[in-house]
Amino acid sequence: MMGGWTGRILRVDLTRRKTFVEELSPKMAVDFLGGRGFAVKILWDELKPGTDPLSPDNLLIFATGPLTGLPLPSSGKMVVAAKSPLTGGYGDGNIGTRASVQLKKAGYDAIVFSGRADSPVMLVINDDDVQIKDAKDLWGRDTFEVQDILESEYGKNSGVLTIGQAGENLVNLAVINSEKGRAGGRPGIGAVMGSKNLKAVVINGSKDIPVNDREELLKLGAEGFKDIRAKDGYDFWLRQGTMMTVEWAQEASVLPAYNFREGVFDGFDKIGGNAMEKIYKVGQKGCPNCNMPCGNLNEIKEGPYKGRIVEIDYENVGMLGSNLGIDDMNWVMALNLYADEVGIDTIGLGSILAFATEAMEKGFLSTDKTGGIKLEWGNGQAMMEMAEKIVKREDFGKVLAMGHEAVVTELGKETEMFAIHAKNLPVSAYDCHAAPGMALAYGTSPIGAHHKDAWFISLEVKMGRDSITKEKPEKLVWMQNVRGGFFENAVACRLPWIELGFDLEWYTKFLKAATGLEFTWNDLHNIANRTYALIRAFWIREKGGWSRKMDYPPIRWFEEPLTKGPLAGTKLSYEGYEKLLDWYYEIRGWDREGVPTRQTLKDLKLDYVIPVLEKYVTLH
Ligand code: PTT
Ligand code: SF4
Repeated sequence: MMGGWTGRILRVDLTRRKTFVEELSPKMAVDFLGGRGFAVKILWDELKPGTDPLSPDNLLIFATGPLTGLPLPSSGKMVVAAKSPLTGGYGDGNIGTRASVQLKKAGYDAIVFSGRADSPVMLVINDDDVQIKDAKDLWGRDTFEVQDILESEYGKNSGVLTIGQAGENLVNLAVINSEKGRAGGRPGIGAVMGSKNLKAVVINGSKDIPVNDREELLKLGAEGFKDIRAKDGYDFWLRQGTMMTVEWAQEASVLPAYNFREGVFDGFDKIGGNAMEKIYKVGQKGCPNCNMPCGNLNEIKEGPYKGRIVEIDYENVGMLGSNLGIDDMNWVMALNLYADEVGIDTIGLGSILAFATEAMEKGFLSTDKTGGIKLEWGNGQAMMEMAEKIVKREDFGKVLAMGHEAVVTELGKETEMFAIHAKNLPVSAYDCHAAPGMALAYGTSPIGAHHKDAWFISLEVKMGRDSITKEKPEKLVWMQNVRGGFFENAVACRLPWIELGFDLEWYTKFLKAATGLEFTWNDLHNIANRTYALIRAFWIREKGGWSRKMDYPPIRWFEEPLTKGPLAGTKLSYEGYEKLLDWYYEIRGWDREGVPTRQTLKDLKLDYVIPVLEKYVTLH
């Protein structure tokens, strides 16, 4: 095997409580790089079509890439993936954690879990010593407690990944957590872990990660770190991280407010980056191998969680603050802390609470169903009580725990108008009434409505919001390929590039030093195109077909205009969106219904997909 990859995949059969190591095929490494690419290839090859995501037959995959764990900028990330119980399609998340570095140092590129243990277990990896251990004592505990317990037992430097009560209770919005403030797997990957009775994974590695040219790699890494430190904006980034986006989003009328009814929020300055810096911030935290740490540690000043420390990000504040009408940062932070403790997605939680609040406001949901909780905009206490019911699956919390589509089924078709999701993944914190390109990014994201693959909004603000031009989908596809196709496959943090302008050319040099292979950006786009096409094929197979309606963002953005702020009166046009979608499919080499064409599949060396897709759709 070349350097960069360890060449080994750890297989864990939880039903039989057996583990073994399998070789990573060099072809798979070169065709897919790692991370998301490995995950979708394994799911495509090994999952029986139509597998129930919460059954033992689903696979849970933790995957790194050829850059992960190396002494290069922001290389401490890991992809967690599975067939999603929330969307029924491909799902993944990206988590910054020591576990990523430790896994590579233990000598594995990925772990694939299959089956289900008959009682709670954890996996403990110490290089070649891999044990499935009893974890009954950990079951029922929150992610902070588990982190402390496992660090004290296996060492402060151990890589720990764990689920909280949300994952145990199979809440479809459950994530996997690490180090009290890192979380990944928005499409319910934490519930998949819970369904396998797998409470935690602890990893310690002591090997050198194989690389092609160590000297060159160290030199490049040192130069890269220096380059990042010298960037304009570095100091401000350290002060605010992603929290600077609150003020920007308000200015741009994209800050979600009141369940994405509006893009501006009166109390934005009380929950923004500046307020955080002045009043709440007490420290900084980051992922391994990062010299631009963005984890803002804050102290809750008032209320039942007073004195507790919590790590906050823009998305969390947008969704648990303005989108719920809450302008008291203490409640926003309390909800964020609770979400981290129990391991539920902050975006999903904020979105589903906002949906329920609007449903109650409009008379679709009564307090009889919520166990007496009266949901009102801005009422942090009520939101917290409902959040607890979701995690425990009590009363209407049981329905909310399943996601938007289940709520619409329960409360009636009319509620679809304000169900803010795409493919049942809740939209993250950018309102798109006045952003057709960003709406397209949500509509076509390969996991459902997430900005991970394309944070198109900032470019769109610069390009002109209302224009419907082919340039938008062209740039969107390029952006998806770099973010979702490269960073998710090489598995490194994308923020040095996005936030500070760290040049993309560094990465081809990093790959050369790590693997010895000369990847051009053209090659990397090819790998990205292949990954996107295979993810799309997986969705088609699992859904039993496809239509362009499945690539639509929420209908509210088309039907109900903004009523506040400088863009009041604006909404999306169906015609404009249809045009953008046509161009998008054309650029990707997909047909009018969003299915990759036969030729595209052949060009991407995905011939093996063709006979399978022919069972579900007409291939053009
Ligand atoms: C990510 C999504 C995001 S995107 C945020 S904040 W962001 C939310 N964070 C949550 C959280 O925290 N706790 C919780 N219980 N749920 C949460 N849900 C939300 O999940 C994150 C950073 C951030 S902060 C971003 S943008 C970048 N994301 C990257 C990515 O996706 N890929 C990549 N190669 N690099 C990235 N770098 C940045 O990492 P998901 P993290 Mg995350 C507490 O999980 O499922 O991908 O959704 O991982 O370690 O917390 O780092 O304004
Ligand atoms: Fe982690 Fe933030 Fe650094 Fe990225 S920039 S590696 S998310 S600390």
